[in-house]
Amino acid sequence: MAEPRISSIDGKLAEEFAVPSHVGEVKEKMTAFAVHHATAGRRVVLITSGGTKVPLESRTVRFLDNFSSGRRGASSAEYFIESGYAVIFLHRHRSLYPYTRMFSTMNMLDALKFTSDDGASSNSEVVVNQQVLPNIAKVLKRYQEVKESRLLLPIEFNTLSEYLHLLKAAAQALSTIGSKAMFYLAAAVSDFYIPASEMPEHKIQSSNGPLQLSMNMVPKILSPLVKDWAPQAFVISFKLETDATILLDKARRALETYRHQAVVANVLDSRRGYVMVVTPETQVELILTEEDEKNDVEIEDRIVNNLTSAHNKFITRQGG
Ligand code: PAZ
Repeated sequence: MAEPRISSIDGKLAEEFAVPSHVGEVKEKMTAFAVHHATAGRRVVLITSGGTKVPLESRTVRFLDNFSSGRRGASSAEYFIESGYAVIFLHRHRSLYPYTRMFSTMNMLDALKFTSDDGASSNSEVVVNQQVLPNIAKVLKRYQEVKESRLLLPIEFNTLSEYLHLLKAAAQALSTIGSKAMFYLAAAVSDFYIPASEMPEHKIQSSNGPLQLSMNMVPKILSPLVKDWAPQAFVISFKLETDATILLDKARRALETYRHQAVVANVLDSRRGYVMVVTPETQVELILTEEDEKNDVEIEDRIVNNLTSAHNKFITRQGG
């Protein structure tokens, strides 16, 4: 059997980014999950969600972070499950999570009450205040069904190193199911990092004066993912810009460079109501109207709809 290709990025990953100790165990879990669901006739999507943390010191006190809340990844996970997919949810620790995301802005104690006015009495119980959380029963029911049928496999990351190694492991795990795998790379990943060999061990001292940082470019992981790790999979990357005038051009360039199937392009301020799904042949605008917003329609519903039908066509073309 031919040996898998080792790209220069593989070498860089091994040398400059600390390998998390649990990566082998997580890879086995993801492989078993993918094979189980594909055998049952399901497609499997790997969603990345949230932002990466880049340490500035090896005994880390400070790090660079970014804005991503993880809402896009968490809500998309729910829509993929409703579309019949099993989901590996590779997300930043404490970013938004499917189902519980709906209550993330709430103080838990405000949602509870005692069954009797005298809360301190021994026969008074604590229950959910349904006036504060009118849809809790519906969400809880769906959450429990999904848990029971093991349709969601959550995997956490914190740092950029963890993200890169776990994504590689996920790609290799999902390569076992060929074109039935989709990658939905919605995480906001740092473009810059400080290599372990150049990182100060101890807390950077302000007594040394203003801080000047020199950071390296993070290797473009999409390249080996598409070419070497999961070459038969359906791969979607996300592109975020703050300048709308360069967005489409950047999305097109990404498609030409990495030769994957689609880019979901969005602008920071309008990302909840407008995205463009760009493929080598097409470019579709997805827009929420005021009416949609009044009816609590989420743009992720439209994105997932668009991509699951594109994935169908992709599988048919691959003869899978
Ligand atoms: O996590 P969130 O819902 O706050 O934001 C989603 C997003 C803007 C991070 C995502 O849609 C995206 O564009 N991710 C890729 C970002 C990038 O270009 O690196």
